[in-house]
Amino acid sequence: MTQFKSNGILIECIQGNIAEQPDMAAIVNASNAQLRTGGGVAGAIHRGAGPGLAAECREFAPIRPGQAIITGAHRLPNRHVIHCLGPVYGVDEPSDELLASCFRNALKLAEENDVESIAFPAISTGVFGFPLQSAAKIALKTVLDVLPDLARVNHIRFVLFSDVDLQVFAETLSASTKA
Ligand code: AR6
Repeated sequence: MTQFKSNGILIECIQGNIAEQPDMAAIVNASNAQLRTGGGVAGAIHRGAGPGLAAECREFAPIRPGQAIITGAHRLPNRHVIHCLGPVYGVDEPSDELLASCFRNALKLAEENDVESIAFPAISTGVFGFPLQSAAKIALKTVLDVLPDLARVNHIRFVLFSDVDLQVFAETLSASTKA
C-alpha cells in the first residue's frame, strides 16, 4: 500500500527526487555532520537550493547522529529544509534508535515551525549503508507512533529514489498498519 490515512493525517510513499517536491512545506535532507553538500540527497538539495543554504547551515555545524536542524529552503520551492544526520550503519550505535530519532526530531521541528507537509528521503540507506528493509520499518514505525501527537503536520511523504525502494516502503507500510 502506498497511502495510509489516520486522524486526518496522510502518509504516502512515492518514487521521485526529494529536491522536486514543490507541494511540500518542508523537505528533509539526509545530511552530513558538517551540513555541507555531498552526494545523493544532500547533493540534490544543495544544488537545488544554491549556495545560500550551505551559508545558513554553517552556524549549526557540526550536528550529531539522530539530531535535526531547520533552515530556509533558499532557491528550492519549499519553505524549509530540515537537515537530519542519520547513523552510519555499524558505526553509530544504537543505530536503530539514532535513525528513529532523526524522524522524531524532524517531526518535532515541523510542528514547532508550523509545517503542515513534510517529505522524507530514506535517511541512512545510501552512503551510510543502513539496510533498506530495516530502515523502512524504523521510519514508518516511528512516524506511526508520533501520529497521535501531531497537531500541525497533516501530510507526510516518503520519497524513494528507485522502484525497488518504493516497493519495500509500500510493503512495510501495509505490514505496519495491519490491525
Ligand atoms: N531524492 C530521493 N532519494 C534519493 C536522492 C534524491 N535526489 N538521491 C539519493 N536518494 P544518501 P545517507 C536515496 O546517500 O545514506 C551524503 O553524501 C538513496 O538511494 O543521500 O543518509 C551526505 O553528504 C538512498 O536510498 O544519504 C552524507 O555524508 C537514500 O536516498 C551521506 O551521504 C539516502 O542516501 C549521508 O548518507
